[in-house]
Amino acid sequence: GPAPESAEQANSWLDSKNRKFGHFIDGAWTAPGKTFASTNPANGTHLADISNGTTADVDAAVAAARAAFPAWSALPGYQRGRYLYAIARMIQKHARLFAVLETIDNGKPIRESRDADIPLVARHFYHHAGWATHLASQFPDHVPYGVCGQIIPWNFPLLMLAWKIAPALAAGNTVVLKPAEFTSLTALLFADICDRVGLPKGVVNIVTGEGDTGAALVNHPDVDKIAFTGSTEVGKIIRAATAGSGKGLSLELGGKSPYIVFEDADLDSAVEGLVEAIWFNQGQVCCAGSRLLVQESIEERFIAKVRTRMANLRVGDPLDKSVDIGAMVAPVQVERIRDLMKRGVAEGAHVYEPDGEVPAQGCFLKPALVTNVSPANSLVAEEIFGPILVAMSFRTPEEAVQLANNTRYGLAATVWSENINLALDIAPKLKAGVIWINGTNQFDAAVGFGGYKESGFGREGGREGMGAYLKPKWEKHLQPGVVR
Ligand code: TXE
Repeated sequence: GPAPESAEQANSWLDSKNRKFGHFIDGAWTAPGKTFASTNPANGTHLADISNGTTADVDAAVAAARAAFPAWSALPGYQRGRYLYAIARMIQKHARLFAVLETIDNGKPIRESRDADIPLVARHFYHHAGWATHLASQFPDHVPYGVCGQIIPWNFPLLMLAWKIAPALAAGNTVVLKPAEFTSLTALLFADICDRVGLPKGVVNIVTGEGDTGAALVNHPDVDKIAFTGSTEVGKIIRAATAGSGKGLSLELGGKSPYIVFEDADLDSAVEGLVEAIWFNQGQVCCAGSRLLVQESIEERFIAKVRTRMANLRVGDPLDKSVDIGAMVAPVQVERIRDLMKRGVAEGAHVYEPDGEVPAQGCFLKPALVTNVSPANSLVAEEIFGPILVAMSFRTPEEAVQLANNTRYGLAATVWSENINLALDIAPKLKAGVIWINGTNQFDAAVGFGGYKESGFGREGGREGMGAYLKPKWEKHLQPGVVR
């Protein structure tokens, strides 16, 4: 394949930080505390040491955010917007560095970090810069929450940061964000960007760490709102922990999204869509089209096409521009998926994997297609979060809807059919927050993204997403000195 993208720029940035990071609190770097290692999942090389945030670190970050809140929230929206524009431009300027850093930290193909993640990050900041200038007209009688605690996962590290930080700042909140322990690096580079654009100190604070650091943020009494993206399991813990506290909460959790292909679909396009749906980011996507539901009359033909396409997917060095499937984020995720596969096979599933080898070193998994499963099979019921597609068939549209909704999740759904009446009849019956017809994995900063059922609540993006960082408040100012 073509020569790998050079990691040189990312390495020299890491070297400039001596590969050891403290937290970014009140506009400055703290001295590193107790650290854990961040490694490149594609080859196991050590990238940097990351501080494991303590309760005291979280306290300091929340205090800084609290101190910054009055001045930040009092700025006219257009002035906050100017900072967001500056951040967006700075991300574009350093897009290549961000993309390579994301790829070596997370394992995702450079083609994806360069062409999907980072452009969407910039787009999100531009979009919310616009919102900041229109808040007074679009959200009269609304005020920011105050200090927002934001906890994000490792599958789209910088993009999830953007989804959280951009609307929060536009609305006038200040934030303490904790990146996921496997992927802190682009959040730390982002802290440098905040510094460069002269963002007032304390408006954005980045505290790295593991689950305990996140829990300290969730339980902090001076945090006004928690926004979390991650596992349904941790989402439930956070919901219980914040119940009755008066804190605002939004949760974006797991998924098991159906990908429905009717007999009259354009099958070749549906196969390409499937590549996007389940093999984008190694399947580590909350809205991944992980359950293929295909109409019985075309099942054999469609599955044959899928297998042929799978055999052409290239698994390997994420920095190689021609690679389709990079490394999984960490060994623990590979283990999790292998265990789940074993369970599914013991329950009767058949697994197809294309021939060919994957690199012996590193967190690589082959793409796989699972068939011969009942709805109760673990591989159908549970979120796999890997490059594993599970296929089932249906006869009628009613049966497709029934199977599609037979899940505790409800994040997204995809429908393929050349019969638009059929597609438009199905869409409202699917219990999911996002429906795609004859396409998949479409994201837009102007549209609210989020789930039904155990996929969580609250939306990110669009008007809904903006509203999620504002509280309604009605103030009526009476004339002083008038007795009523
Ligand atoms: O997620 P966690 P994990 C699903 C996916 C994946 C599984 C496990 O199925 O295989 O979850 O991944 C922080 N209080 N998704 O274990 O633990 C943690 O440090 C506060 C789907 O990595 O939920 C990290 O920053 N915070 C999902 C973040 O939560 C806590 C994306 C997410 O990690 C905490 C990720 C606690 N008690 C995983 N415990 C999606 N919706 O896309 C952990 N954290």
